[in-house]
Amino acid sequence: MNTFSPEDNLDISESSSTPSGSSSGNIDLSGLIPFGLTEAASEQLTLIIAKDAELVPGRVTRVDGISTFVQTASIDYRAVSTFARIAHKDEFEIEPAQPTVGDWVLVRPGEDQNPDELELVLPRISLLSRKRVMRGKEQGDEQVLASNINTVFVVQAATYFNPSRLEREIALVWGSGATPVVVITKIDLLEEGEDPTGSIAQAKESAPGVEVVAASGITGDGIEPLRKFTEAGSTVVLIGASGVGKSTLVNLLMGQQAMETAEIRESDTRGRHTTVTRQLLRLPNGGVLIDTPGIRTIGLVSGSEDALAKTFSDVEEYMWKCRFSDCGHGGEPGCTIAEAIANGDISQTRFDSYTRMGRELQVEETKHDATAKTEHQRKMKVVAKTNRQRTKAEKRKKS
Ligand SMILES: Nc1nc2c(ncn2[C@@H]2O[C@H](COP(=O)(O)OP(=O)(O)OP(=O)(O)O)[C@@H](O)[C@H]2O)c(=O)[nH]1
Ligand SMILES: [Mg+2]
Ligand SMILES: [Zn+2]
Repeated sequence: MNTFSPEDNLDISESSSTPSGSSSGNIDLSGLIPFGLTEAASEQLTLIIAKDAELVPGRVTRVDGISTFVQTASIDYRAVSTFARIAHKDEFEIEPAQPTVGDWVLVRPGEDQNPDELELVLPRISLLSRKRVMRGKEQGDEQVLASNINTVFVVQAATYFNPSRLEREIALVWGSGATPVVVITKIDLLEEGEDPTGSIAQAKESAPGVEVVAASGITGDGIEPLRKFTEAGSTVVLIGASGVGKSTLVNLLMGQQAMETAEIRESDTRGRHTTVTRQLLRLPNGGVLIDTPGIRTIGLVSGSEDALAKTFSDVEEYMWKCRFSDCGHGGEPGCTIAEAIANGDISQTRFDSYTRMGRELQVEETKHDATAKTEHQRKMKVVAKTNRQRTKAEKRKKS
């Protein structure tokens, strides 16, 4: 079996001296355009296939336990990803990759009775992940939600708009490398005379510099302004609490009932998730949407300091202006933050959110430093085990 090993040097920079596309002879990736294929992904996939024509390129549309659903130009694969690795520009990263929805991948179709194997994952241009928290208890691990996304629709309902949740959601998105767009749904439910611009103004305060769109999944108002984010080659993911209307928006954008939607049961305090798996869907115009199940808690992953700074750029601006280098910004006379709060330039709640999230991240960092070493040891164990399994599997295949 012709399998890449970590020692193989897939030197893409060298291979790229041959013009992409024409160099590859018959490699035709046009069948992947409906799945949001970008030029960068196309180039990388072409170079890899030029080296190993057995590999089939595609995009992960769903992950279900150990099965990864990969859409390719011809057939769909349900592949196992035990040996999946990130294919970096110049070499393969030895660390195993956990494929996620939105990944560009290469599948090695299984011969005889062998399963199809997801072998390589392209480096991600963006990666949306959160710290998993279950019913107030930290699970300690990160949940990777989606990759290679351009835009994230952060969905909240006008009827139960939650500014502090929005701040967390926006920070999560800035941390991913994608651009957030706030979508305030259910504006049709606002009382007569109740102004949707009220929640828009609130959203704009919680998410400075972020585009805010008010929409209704029932009347279709506000859908058109969203289409510019879903053009061919773009990937959009929708996030938000359960029941805010994500799947309803997806169906409107798709022009068909692609996803099931339903009321949340009031009696069930845990809520009911109508959407249960993350799923990548093709829009008729070549864009791609990823619908996700509602997330209850939004924990920031370690290393989100820049994302926090971007989310609270307004607060940070006043912080920089404060002339006291050791200021606690707790109401000391002459403190610019205290002044800004007194003048109503920034709200006390927003400043409190900022400090609270900053503290949380600090705790996260400390834990991270302490676990970094053991984490590294654990990873190395996984690598060694994966290599052993791979050798065994290869021996089995040969015999
Ligand atoms: N009035 C009104 N109802 C809406 C709107 N959008 C969604 N709904 C209703 O709200 C309920 C929940 O909508 P879904 O689209 O299933 O919500 P979701 O965000 O996908 O929920 P999960 O899949 O559980 O995360 C459904 O009964 C929808 O019909 C809206 O703009 N206005
Ligand atoms: Mg849904
Ligand atoms: Zn100060």
